[in-house]
Amino acid sequence: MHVVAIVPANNRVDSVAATVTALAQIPDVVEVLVVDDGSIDGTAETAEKAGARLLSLNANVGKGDAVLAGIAASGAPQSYLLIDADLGESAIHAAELLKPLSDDTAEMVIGVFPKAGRSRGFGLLKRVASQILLDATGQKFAEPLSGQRAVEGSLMRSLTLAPRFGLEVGLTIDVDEAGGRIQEVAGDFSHLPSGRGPKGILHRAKQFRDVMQASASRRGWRGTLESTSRALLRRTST
Ligand SMILES: Nc1nc2c(ncn2[C@@H]2O[C@H](COP(=O)(O)OP(=O)(O)O)[C@@H](O)[C@H]2O)c(=O)[nH]1
Ligand SMILES: [Mg+2]
Repeated sequence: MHVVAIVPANNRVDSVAATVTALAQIPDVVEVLVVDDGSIDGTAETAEKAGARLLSLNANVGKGDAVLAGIAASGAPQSYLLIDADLGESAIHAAELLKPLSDDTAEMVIGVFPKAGRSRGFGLLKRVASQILLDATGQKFAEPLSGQRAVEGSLMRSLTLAPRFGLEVGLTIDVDEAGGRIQEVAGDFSHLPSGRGPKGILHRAKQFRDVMQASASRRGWRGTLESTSRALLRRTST
């Protein structure tokens, strides 16, 4: 396979080099493209030094548009890997997401974190996102917000990506809508949790807004709010 790995990054000087190095070791990966989304901490230089091709965006455009810019800048590969910049060495496990694509058993594969490595405090949003996706696709997802994905190339290029952190939920609805098969695959991924401090809470709030908007622009606000209240009223998360 001919795979381009796209890594959207915003101020990840701490982890971007290890992420790039790991991805470059995956045999099918012909290019690691870091889309630096207006970082001010040296993420761009660090990524380039680690061997990535660098796409630098001057202003912060958000994750969805950053990935879109990456796709526009990378020709027409057979498949894409979308990998978060904070995975570090554990990005090597992205290799495992490619198998269902090469076996032709899925058009999109979502990487699932081991339980212990999941960031805490995301339970509520994760539950809402899962319900939104269940109602939209009929499929249950353990990690609806995971940014670790392998996607078939031509399908990926045909989609309109949701802005900012709506990317993943929008992508899942759109791939399903286009008739693509979606699989979740567990991998030994780890990332830097956003935590429970003010920054973490702000990140979660933004993510919540973007997930709701991605759903609403596809299924309408009525369906989105119905899914949301169903998720919030349910006492046990399944
Ligand atoms: N393009 C872009 N990527 C971002 C932005 N904020 C975060 N990211 C990237 O999105 C990915 C997920 O972000 P992260 O902070 O790890 O979120 P979490 O895993 O949901 O806690 C990482 O690769 C980040 O570098 C942003 O404003 N723009
Ligand atoms: Mg993360």
